[in-house]
Amino acid sequence: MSNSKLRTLEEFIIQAQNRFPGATGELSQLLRDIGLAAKIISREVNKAGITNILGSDGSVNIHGESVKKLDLFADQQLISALDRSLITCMVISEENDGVVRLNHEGGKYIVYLDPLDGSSNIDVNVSIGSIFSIYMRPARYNGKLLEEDALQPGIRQVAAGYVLYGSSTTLAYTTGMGVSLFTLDPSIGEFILSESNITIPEHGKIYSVNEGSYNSWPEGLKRYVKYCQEEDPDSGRPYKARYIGSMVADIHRTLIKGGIFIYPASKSYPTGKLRLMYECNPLSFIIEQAGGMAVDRKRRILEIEPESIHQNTPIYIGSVRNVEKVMEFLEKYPEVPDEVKKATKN
Ligand code: P6P
Repeated sequence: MSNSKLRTLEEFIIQAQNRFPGATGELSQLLRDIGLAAKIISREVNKAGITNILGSDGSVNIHGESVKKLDLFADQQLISALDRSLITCMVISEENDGVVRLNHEGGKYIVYLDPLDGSSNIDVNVSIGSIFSIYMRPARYNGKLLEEDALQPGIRQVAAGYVLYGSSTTLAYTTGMGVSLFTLDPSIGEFILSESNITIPEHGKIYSVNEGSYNSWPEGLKRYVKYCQEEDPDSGRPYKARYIGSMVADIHRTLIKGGIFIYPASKSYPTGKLRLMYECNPLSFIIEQAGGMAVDRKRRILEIEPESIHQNTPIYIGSVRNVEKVMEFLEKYPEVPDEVKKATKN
């Protein structure tokens, strides 16, 4: 592609903003800040094995700080980028128990972060990702900023996206007007538009779930996975099983190729393992904007009213027809209470 046709993330964001004459440019600035932090994180992730930034190795740098683990490094980079632009009042991140109030409490945005999702995989060079989710701060007559201001359902996100640090570094984001994909060109340090208005296939032939937890699954999910494995050439079954163990990578593949990603409630995780506010909501916003579907089992993920900033949720997400099919099985084979199971065994 000739240079004249290349569109950088910055150019794309500004052009998108110009379509809204009333836009103040603040959301554009916020997205550009996240893009900058992503470039810095990408550089560190891609040389982690060489610079021994894995884990905390106990050494101290010239400032007397212990060498940070990569996920804490990512957390710091993203939070300081958001702090610099003075338009974010509060950040909630997987790496911090409570909310992080930024110096400029007047900012109009609240940002959720999973700074480096799947970071346990980096030791074995498996793709990992950063996830962000952006809300407007609710207006209050006294202008106060309360922690509960962060408890908003996913349908109120103004923007969301992820960065995938894989064979290339890819950034995907949406502001509710479709999903655009960018690929980092390290030679010029810019994210270059690779696809705008991407759509997820209506049906896919890949199912993605950790089958090691099979015995603790809901009955309907066990039946659905057996359905995926049956021979039926007309419907393209048996489907392929793919599970990377890094949600951003599994969701990105699902966005591109279609299919379904599942992390159910189970005996080990009765309310699911994945976090609603900074994993499931932003990735569900992306998948819905691309024409897909995301539910916790019965409810649309984006309509879940959050009760706490770190709460978990089960998730079934991907192509519409695949999600609808698993919901059919969950409906048809409702949970059998343990005591009934025991009674029928004897
Ligand atoms: P399991 C990574 O730790 C993560 O939070 C997600 O990125 C990933 O989808 C999931 O957990 C993997 O969990 O239990 O299959 O190892």
